[in-house]
Amino acid sequence: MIATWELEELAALASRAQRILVSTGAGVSAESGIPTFRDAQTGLWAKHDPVMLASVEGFRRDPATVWRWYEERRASMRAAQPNPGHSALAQWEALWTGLGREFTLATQNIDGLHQRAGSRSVIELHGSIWEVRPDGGGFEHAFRLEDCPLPSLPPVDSGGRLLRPNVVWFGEMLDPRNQGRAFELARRCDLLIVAGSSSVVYPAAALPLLALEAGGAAVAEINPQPTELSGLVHYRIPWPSGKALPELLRRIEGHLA
Ligand code: BJW
Repeated sequence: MIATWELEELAALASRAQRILVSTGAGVSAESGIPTFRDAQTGLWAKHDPVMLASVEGFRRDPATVWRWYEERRASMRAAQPNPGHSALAQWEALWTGLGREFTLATQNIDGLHQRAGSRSVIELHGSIWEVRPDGGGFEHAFRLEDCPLPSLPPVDSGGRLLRPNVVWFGEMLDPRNQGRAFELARRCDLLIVAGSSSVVYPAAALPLLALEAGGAAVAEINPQPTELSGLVHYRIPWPSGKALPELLRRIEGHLA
């Protein structure tokens, strides 16, 4: 059972925050029915090495298999709806923008559900499953490809070049513009919340560490399960994000009233 004083204390502090960064992971979409990254490797996919499904080496070895995994996930993401956690974050951003304060989401999720819920200031650290780019081409060559299912696998462009999902795989650099912006916000925010991430994959997992190092921010974690970050944060809310975020926003609104 959560100590509600911790949520209340976080809400009081959050209501005074001028610059908020929320870092989200797969757990935030779990209540929309989208399996987390680790859970997406169950069933038929359990026999595949996760690093091979999400690395350029694995893709080049067997693009059709990797694309089948992405097709399955695209179908589940297409069918999903934003949940109350996504909606609370979108409402919180609108409230903060209206107050002339800053509110940014840095998400590891590739599903686009934050944007569908109405969030505008979203940094997609690991790209988007709804975009593709030619294999070997940089982020600047990405374009939207939202057909689901795709007419053929693996997809190719009009010149016959193999297309890949515009996501960031293991061993690949993040888009430096996204990483740079997220790092800068982490260093200068006054509240950073990590919601629904196992906090094991870098550089995204570095965001709360940068905020703690800079010393000016309160750092909170929302996750029903403890993570490697849990022992370092000022506030830990062990609830599902679809319950914690709306409750936090309700209390913040109470403080602002
Ligand atoms: C709830 C909930 C609810 C459930 N409410 N919560 C050692 C060896 C090899 C590599 C490395 C190494 N050390 C560091 C690296 C680098 C590597 C890395 O960090 N590896 C770690 C595994 C150790 N990082 C990289 O390679 C990155 N690039 C990089 O570092 O470049 C520089 C470089 C290049 C070359 C050489 C050296 C340096 C790139 C990382 C890209 C990650 N990409 C993926 C795939 C994206 C596309 C796709 O989805 O298909 O991103 S991997 C996967 O993990 C995906 C996710 O975004 C990411 C993080 O997962 P997330 O979001 O935390 O989800 P889960 O599933 O792990 O956890 C869900 C959590 O939710 C759980 O805690 C639940 O409890 C919780 N939850 N329900 C709230 N209702």
